Amino acid sequence: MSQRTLVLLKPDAVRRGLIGEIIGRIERKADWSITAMELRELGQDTLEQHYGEHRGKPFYEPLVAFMASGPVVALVVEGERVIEGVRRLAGPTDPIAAEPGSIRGDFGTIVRENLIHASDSEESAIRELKIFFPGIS
Ligand code: IDP
Ligand code: MG
Repeated sequence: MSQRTLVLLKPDAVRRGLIGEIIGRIERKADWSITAMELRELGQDTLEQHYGEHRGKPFYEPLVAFMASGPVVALVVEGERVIEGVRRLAGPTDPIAAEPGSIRGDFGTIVRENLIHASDSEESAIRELKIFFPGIS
């Protein structure tokens, strides 16, 4: 089942020079392709839309500040079961709990600065792709 997902390489990944490493892992999966990609800084409005489900939680404000602390790389990735697949490559939210071999497990230590965002369902992917790449329907 071919799908599309939104991936964000968070500001920590960009600052640490891990863009190529992370994109390489996505690129090497068979039958997936990157169909849009942009380095950009995220404004408050975009972040509030994107992380709206977390508003009110204790980590929300620091998360938004972190996500605005430097550029991110936003990508559209298309391919077979790519929504579940990129989430598996990323690993669970807490990088210490994430398996070594996953992106978060290999490169992260603190929960907020966990390197990558990936849509968690088809519904989220559609919603998030509209925010970041409104030209793609
Ligand atoms: P996900 O990115 O694995 O889908 P979510 O629960 O949707 O995780 O949380 C969004 C982001 O908020 C996480 O990727 C992480 O950067 C941050 N975050 C989530 N929970 C915490 C927390 O307990 N402390 C600090 N930051 C958190
Ligand atoms: Mg999430």
